[in-house]
Amino acid sequence: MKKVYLASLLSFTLMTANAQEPMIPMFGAPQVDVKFDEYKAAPQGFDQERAGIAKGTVQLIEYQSESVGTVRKANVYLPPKYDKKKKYSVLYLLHGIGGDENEWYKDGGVPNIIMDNLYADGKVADMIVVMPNGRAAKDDSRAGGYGSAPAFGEFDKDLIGSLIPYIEKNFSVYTDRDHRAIAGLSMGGGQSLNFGLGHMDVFAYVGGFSSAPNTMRAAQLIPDVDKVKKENKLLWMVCGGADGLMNNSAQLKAFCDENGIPCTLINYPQGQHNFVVWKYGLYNFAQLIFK
Ligand code: FER
Repeated sequence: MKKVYLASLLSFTLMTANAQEPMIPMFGAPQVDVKFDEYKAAPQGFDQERAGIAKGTVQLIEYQSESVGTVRKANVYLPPKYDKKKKYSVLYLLHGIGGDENEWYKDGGVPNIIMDNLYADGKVADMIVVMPNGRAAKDDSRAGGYGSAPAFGEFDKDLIGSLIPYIEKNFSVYTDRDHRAIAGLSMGGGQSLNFGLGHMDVFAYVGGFSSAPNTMRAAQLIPDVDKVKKENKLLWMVCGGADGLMNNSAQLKAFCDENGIPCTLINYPQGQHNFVVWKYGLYNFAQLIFK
């Protein structure tokens, strides 16, 4: 991730010129002043494999994407003792600009371990976790780099039009907004805020971890304050205190505070743009949804 972050700094000027979403300048812009919510450290071992507890499974699925016109991949975490006779909620968990459907699972996010531990401790509602490829393009490989930023902006069509229907047909899950959450890291955080608040009929719970400059400005994200107050059940963000991307989250938090919209933004102490912050994000967000 360090490499990706450096690349992000270098390509900043280029990206602000090319990307589809309005960009929040990282440099030269005044720091948005916000009151952060309280940081509470996650307990030791929350991200370590624990002996003697039931484990979930992760399976790779493939689905036909109408909007992209290809067969696309996603990893699906099923909790311990997944039972087809029960119904589960669904968390859609998105990756960053340098990642794909494997980033959370194979590059240090340990979502299965975090979720297994939360399950063992009875701290989460019954849910499955879907980790898609958020780069909605025929070539959705990591090689796309920053050039693939526009494809991240197109992902809501694939997600809502093809992936969600596939998941709901093939897994034992609820099919209403109250049982769907969306969260992600960096580019995936921006996508989650954009798509989650842009499609409140689809998602009731929204999380952004270290959200990237693809995050829309608050006034565009929230054109109707009363509607968000009524329909959104959770708007939760975290960003590292040492991450140059804080303003993407802070501008939204400031708008929410001004308009009386419940919203959390945690400043992870000295946190950088990496999985230390994102694992903390998943650990906390997962406990707050579907309750
Ligand atoms: C940018 C800086 C960072 C940007 C994207 C990122 C699209 C994303 C970083 C990540 O996903 O880790 O200017 O522009």
